[in-house]
Amino acid sequence: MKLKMKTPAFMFVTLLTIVSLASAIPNPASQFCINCGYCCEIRTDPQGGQFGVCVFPDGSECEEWSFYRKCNSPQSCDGDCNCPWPCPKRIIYVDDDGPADFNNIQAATDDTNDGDTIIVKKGIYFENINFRGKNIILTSTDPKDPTVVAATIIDGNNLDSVVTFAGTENRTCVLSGFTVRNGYANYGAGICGGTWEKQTHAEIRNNMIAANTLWYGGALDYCYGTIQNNVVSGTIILCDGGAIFDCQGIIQNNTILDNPIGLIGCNGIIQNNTICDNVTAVAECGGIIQNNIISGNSGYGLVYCNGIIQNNTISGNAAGIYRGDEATIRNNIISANSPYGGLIYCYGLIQYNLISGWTEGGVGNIDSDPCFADPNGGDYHLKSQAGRWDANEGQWTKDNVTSPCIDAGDMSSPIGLEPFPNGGIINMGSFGGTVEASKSYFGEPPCETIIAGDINGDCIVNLNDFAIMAFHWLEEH
Ligand SMILES: [Ca+2]
Ligand SMILES: [Ca+2]
Ligand SMILES: [Ca+2]
Repeated sequence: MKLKMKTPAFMFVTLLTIVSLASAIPNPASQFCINCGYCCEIRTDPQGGQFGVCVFPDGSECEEWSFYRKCNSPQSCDGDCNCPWPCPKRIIYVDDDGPADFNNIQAATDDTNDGDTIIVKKGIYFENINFRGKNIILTSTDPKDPTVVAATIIDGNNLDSVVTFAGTENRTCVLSGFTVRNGYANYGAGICGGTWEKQTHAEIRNNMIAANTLWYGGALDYCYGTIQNNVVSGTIILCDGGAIFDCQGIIQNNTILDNPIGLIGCNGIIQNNTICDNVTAVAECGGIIQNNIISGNSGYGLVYCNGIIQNNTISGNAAGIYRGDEATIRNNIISANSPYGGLIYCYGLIQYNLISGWTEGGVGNIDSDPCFADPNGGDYHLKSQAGRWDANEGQWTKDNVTSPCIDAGDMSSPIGLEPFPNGGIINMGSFGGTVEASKSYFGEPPCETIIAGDINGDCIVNLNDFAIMAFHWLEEH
């Protein structure tokens, strides 16, 4: 009898424990609200039902599940996750063949909110990705490691653009560190940044964009954000276009090679790119084209380009610049372009260039051997007895000759980051004005002590320094 009495009492205590535990453990939406650092409150509606709200620092509040679903499974929202408070940023992992949040990139993309990051593990993803206007970071595990980029592949399966943007993304949106290949489209076979009416401002960096096939336009089209540190190669053009087409932002530090046309119709800033082994390197571009190496192209270096064309090295192409009718062409080295020559039908302002075979005068134009370090090996640094940056060795070295292009640029061009002694005047060519500019040689090794006022770096303060200072007197940049 005693035993029978004990059993219900024990059960009652157990039940009480479960009930109190249940009320102590919040539901996932409440827990999420608390984890985000906000406060959870229970409200009672007019019918007597209870519901939880998440209260935010500014006093605003949302029904807790609305906030939870918006931030954790936006796909399930169906328009009813209208909580305006921003979600905490998430990192979402994708792997095609390992444990991760998703095994394909599009599903992960659809699950994101602005500000989220998707990290994609190595693998081959046969997908055609659409950002759908989301300002997210889509990246491989290590975009700066070429082996990771080569092993993290989005393959468009020759069905459509590999990556498509809505055209509304802003500069916080990033695509970084992928091999983007086998796209097939009219415009933007590799990466389509939108339409001719609206263009993405997403940043596209550290990608290998190769072997994309298009009828018109480019492997990259309508990308108006910064395009940098990519390799764009092997584009197949069935009708008309180029590797990079109608991208009007900053295009810098890319290697663009082995395409029928490298860049076409881009009028922003094109700088510090290596554009080589294409047929035509750059066509119908304007804006500012500077500090590029344009070499080994079997056709033109620049054709129908206007704007400011400065400090480029354009060498070893079939022709240098054709029909730069209204361009300002200065501080360039345009050499060894054969059989058609350096400048053809260019009538703009042409000053302070080295142009092989040039006979038409103009202020500061010279015709001489530019003394490149190793043009056959692609090294267009200028030889100098005072010091040349050896990129292979990662150190400065000295040559037994000094290039005539050192300190031969336009005196009114900013000296930029040229290391001392820099002559106080910019060098011609793609490294002019940069940290890799070859140093000025004055007949003796550079002085060991820098004297205040020695502007050109010849170890003495005299009228030459004063002339440079006077020339730039009260100049502001
Ligand atoms: Ca994998
Ligand atoms: Ca200089
Ligand atoms: Ca001096």
